Amino acid sequence: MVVLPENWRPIDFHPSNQKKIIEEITHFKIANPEVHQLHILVHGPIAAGKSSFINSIASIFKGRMAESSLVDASGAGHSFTKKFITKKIRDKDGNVLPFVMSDIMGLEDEEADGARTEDLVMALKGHLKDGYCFNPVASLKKEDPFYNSCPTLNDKVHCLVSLLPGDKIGLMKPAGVQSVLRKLIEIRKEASAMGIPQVLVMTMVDNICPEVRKDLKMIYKSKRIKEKMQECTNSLGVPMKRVFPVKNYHEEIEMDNNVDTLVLSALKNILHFANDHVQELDD
Ligand SMILES: Nc1nc2c(ncn2[C@@H]2O[C@H](COP(=O)(O)OP(=O)(O)O)[C@@H](O)[C@H]2O)c(=O)[nH]1
Ligand SMILES: [Mg+2]
Repeated sequence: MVVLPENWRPIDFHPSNQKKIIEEITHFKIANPEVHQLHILVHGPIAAGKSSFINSIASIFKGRMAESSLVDASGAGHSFTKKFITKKIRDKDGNVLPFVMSDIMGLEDEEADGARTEDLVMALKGHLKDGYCFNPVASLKKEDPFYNSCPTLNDKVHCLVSLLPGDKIGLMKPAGVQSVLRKLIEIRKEASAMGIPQVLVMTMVDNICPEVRKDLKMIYKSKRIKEKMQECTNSLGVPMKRVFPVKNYHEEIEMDNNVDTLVLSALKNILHFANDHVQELDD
């Protein structure tokens, strides 16, 4: 187990920092008057922890575990979230926060399973209405009641989050024909062409490194975590400075300051990139 002497990326695990970020996000000012809420789309392979990530964020702002109806308790199985669900996040008092997060059916290796690339591209453009049920064998048609023919800037996606499970990245099929990575790269390219900023969140850090499992504060001292982050950037082509490692809430019943800090650090950056994007659209 190789532990670096210093953090290679600065991070403050003090609870006061966590409070500061929660405060900052709660009072976040969106830099474009046309946009009411920043729209974050989370995509990634099945069982990567997408629903758990959204749920962890919801829990942090509630200050207690949120009901995790989105999470597939059976673990790796097939895709659980089959609908396009846009989730509002609320603070302790029930006030809606200035961002929403979309959860999608996971992408699978075979074309016939999981959400279709075309559908995700439509989601980026704001054509997918909330509640749309993904069909692995046919993509959304213009006649469908869930097709939004004139999306406003509010309906569009303002930041694309690619989520990869750090413990399984080495086992994933390369981005050849019919692989999840190829689909993720295709969607990422479309997002780039539209100028949508992108972030990579690496989950399951507790399964990668025993030191980190014991103490999350070791995250930026663990050589193994850094190597896995590097593998993720190599797989998708997202630069290292846009890669954020997290551990999601998945089996715990109490909140944990260190879990919150990593998730909030990722979220804060996601919201800043999304806000820069909508601001550019206003300039
Ligand atoms: N150890 C660990 N398990 C996780 C983490 N995130 C999610 N899980 C578990 O992984 C499984 C799949 O998570 P889920 O959120 O349903 O994945 P999704 O298909 O991408 O939405 C569930 O059993 C979660 O409890 C994590 O960071 N660490
Ligand atoms: Mg899910």
